Amino acid sequence: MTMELSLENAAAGRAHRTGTTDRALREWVAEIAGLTQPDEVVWCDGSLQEADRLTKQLVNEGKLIRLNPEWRPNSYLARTDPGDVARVEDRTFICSELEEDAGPTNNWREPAGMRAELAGVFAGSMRGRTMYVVPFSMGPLGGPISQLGVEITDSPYVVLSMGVMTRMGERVFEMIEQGTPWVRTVHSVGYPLVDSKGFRRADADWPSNPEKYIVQFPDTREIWSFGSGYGGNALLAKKCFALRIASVMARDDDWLAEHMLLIKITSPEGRTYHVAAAFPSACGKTNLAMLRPTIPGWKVETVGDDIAWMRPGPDGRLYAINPEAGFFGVAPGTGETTNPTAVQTLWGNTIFTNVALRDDGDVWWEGLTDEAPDHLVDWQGNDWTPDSGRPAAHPNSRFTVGAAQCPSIADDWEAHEGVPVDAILFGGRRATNVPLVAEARSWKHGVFMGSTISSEKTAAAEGTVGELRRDPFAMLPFCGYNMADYWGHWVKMGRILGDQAPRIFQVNWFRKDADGSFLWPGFGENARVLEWIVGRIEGDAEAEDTPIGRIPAEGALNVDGLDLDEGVLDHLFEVDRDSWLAECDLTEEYYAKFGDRVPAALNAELASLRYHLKQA
Ligand code: TSX
Ligand code: MN
Repeated sequence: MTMELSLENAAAGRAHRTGTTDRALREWVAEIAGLTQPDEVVWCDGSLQEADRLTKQLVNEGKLIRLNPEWRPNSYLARTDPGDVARVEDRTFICSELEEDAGPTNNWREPAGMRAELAGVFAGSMRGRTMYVVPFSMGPLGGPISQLGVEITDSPYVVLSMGVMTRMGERVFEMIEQGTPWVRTVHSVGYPLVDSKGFRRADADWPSNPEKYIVQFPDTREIWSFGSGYGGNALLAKKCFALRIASVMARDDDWLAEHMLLIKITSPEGRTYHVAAAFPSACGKTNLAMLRPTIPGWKVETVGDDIAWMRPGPDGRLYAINPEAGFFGVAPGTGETTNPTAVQTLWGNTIFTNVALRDDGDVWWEGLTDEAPDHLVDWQGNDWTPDSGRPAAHPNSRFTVGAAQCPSIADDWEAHEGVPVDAILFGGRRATNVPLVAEARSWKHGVFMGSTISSEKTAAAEGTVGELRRDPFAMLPFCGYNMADYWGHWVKMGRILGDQAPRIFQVNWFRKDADGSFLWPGFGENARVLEWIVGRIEGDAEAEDTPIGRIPAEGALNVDGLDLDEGVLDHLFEVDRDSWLAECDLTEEYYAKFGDRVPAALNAELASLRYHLKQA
C-alpha cells in the first residue's frame, strides 16, 4: 500500500493513503484523473479528522454556515444554486445495450454514444479542483447482503454527506485490495476553475452546471454523474447505486433492491416482526419509519427509512438490510406533531440543505413549529417574514444525519445477516377506491398490488386533478431496467421463497369523504393497521374476502378510543364495483405500454380481479 506522511498527519503520527495496491482501482483512478485533470487527488479515509478538515475548509470558503452550537452542535447549513435543488429525471439515463431492456419508463441512450458524450463533458471538468476518492460500503462492512463502491467526486460537500449516508473509510479500500468486488461511480459538479487555456476563475458559492447527466450503465455496473451537487444526483451510493444499479444486480442474482422503509414491530406479548414498505413520495415514509404507536403495549422501531436490500437466507426466509447509514430526509412537514422522533434525531451532527436560518443561528422550515418565527433568512439567503408570501425553506430542503442518532433506531438495524421480513406493504395516496388496508390473496396478487401503486394528482400543475400518477413499487424513477421485467423478477422471487414468502398488504392512509376531509387520523393511529397485519401473520385476526383482497372483518380492526363518526369505517373499506372496474381499464391501458413483457401472472391477476368484481 502506498502511504505517505504529510506534515499534518506526521504531527499526529499517522500515514495517509496516496494510492492502492489494487491494480483495477489504481488504474481507474488514474484514468479518471487523466480525463478530468484535477490539481490534486485525495484518497479519503472516512476519519473524523478528515470530516473536520473538510468542514472547516467549506466554512472558511463561505460554502457552509456553522449553526449556533448552543442550539445545534456540529451542524451546518448549505444553500444550493436555485437551479440545483432536486433530482433531474429528464436527465437520468439508463444505458443498456438494448433499448427494450431499459423499457418505456426510463430514458434510454445507446451506451457507446453516451460514453463519447460523457468523455466530452468530463474532459477537464475538475481543473483547479481536488478530486476525492471515496470508498464506501452499502450495508454493514463484510455483511453477506452488503456491497462495496467507490465514488470519485470533486465536491467536498458530497464527501461529507457520503460520510454520513454510507459506511465510508479505509476498511473498504482494504477489502477491495483483498479482492472484494466493488462498483465504480464518478461525479463532477461540472464547474472547472481553470479553462483549457489555463485561465482561472473564481469559484461559485454552489458550483454546478446547467447541463446535467445522471447516467447508469447497468451492463458494466457503472455510474457517471455531471453538473449537479444535490442529493440523489450526487450522492451516487443512494438512488443511482442502491436502487438503479442494485436492482439490476438483484435481478441477475435472485435478490431484491427496493425503495422501502424497514421497521421492527414489538407486540404487547413481546413478539417481534419486521415489515418493509414501499410508498411513493409525499406519503410520509419517514413518518411511518419512526411511528409512535398510540395503542398501549405496541412498539415500532426504525431499521431504515428509504431503501431495503432483501435476500433469501439460509433458512429460506427473506432477510433485509438497510444499505444506508443515515437519513437524507425532506425537512418541510417534519415537526413535533408529525414526527417528533425525527426532530429529536436532528439535535446535532446534521447537515441541513436549503432550509431557512433563524436569527439565533438555528434552522427552521415550514411545519417544524405551528408558528413561523417573525424573521428568518430564507433558503436563498434573503430576508423573510411570515407575510413574504413565499416559503422560507425550499419544499425539497433536506437534513442529512446519521441513523445511529435516531432515538427509535432498532437494536438489529446493523445485523450483518439482515432482519427476517414478515410482511411487505404497498402504499399510495388515494382519496378514493383503495381501502385503509387489504391483504393480498397470494404473492402474485401482492405483486399485482405493487405494480398498480399510484397517487391521485393533487395540483393542477401535476396534470388533471384526480388523474392517477402511476408509481409501481414506488420504483418508477429508480428501476435500472425494464419495469415489466422487474415485475417478472418479483413473480420469480415468489417461486423461490415459496411458503416462506412474507405476506403482502396494500395500505392507504389518505382516503377522503365526500367533502374532502381525511377519513383516517393516520400517523400514530396507523399502529392499529399494523396490529391487524400482525394478527393476520399470527392467524388470529379475522378477515373478509372482497374482490380486491382481504379486509378486516367486522370488529377485527382495533378502533377503541378513536371516536370515528358513524359510517366512517364502512367508507374506509368500501369497494365500489364500478369505480374498480374503471380502474381495471386504466391498469390494462397502463400495462399495454409494456407490451408482451408484462408477466402472464399479472395479466391473470387483472382478469381475475375483473371476474370477481363482476361476480360481486
Ligand atoms: O406521514 C403521514 N402519515 C403516515 C404517518 C405514519 N402523513 C403526512 C403525509 C405528508 C408527507 C399523513 N397525512 C398521514 C399519515 O398517516 N395521514 C395524513 C392525512 C391527515 C392529515 C391530517 C390529519 C389527519 C389525517 N389531521 C387530523 O386528523 C387532526
Ligand atoms: Mn426515496
